[in-house]
Amino acid sequence: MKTLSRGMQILIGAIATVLLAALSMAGITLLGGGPNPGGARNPGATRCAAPSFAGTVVNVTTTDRGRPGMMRGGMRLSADRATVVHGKVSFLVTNAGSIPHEMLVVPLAGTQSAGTRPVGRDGRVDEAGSLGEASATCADGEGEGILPSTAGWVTLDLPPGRYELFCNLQGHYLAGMYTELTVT
Ligand SMILES: [Cu+2]
Repeated sequence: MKTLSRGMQILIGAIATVLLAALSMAGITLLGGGPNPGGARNPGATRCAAPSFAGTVVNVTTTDRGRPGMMRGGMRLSADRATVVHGKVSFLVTNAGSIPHEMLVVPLAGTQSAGTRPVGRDGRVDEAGSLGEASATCADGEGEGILPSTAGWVTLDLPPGRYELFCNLQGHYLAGMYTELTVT
């Protein structure tokens, strides 16, 4: 059998290297983009494997335009549903932005609407009455913030009422990171 020329050996080596690189990239994509138990709204864009949740799942997404100093009007917190039935409610918060975010669940008083809480000099609103928050990276409950391209989650027992979901990192409420949720 004729041995391969030196040039052919190099060529085959190069092809194998390219194939291996392509395969490992495909592997990373598969690992990072797996199905997300929260639902269709957030199609697995995070590096976290969230657990399967008890009760109704609300998918929350946080976004920003990724420009430092771009505060007012540049950030959003949205939920895939405006109403849930009372009882166990799990919030899966996916941070699709470029900086850390969080989500708190705080009752709205009377006819108060979302986005009307007074903002203090520290750029934050009063968290009194909060029923819980998702502010940990790839984990349940409270933490140091949900890093970009990851998720945090929290399961709460919610009585009927009107609630505001918002991010209370400095300046983020003022920038538009709030939405309303009605529990029936
Ligand atoms: Cu935020």
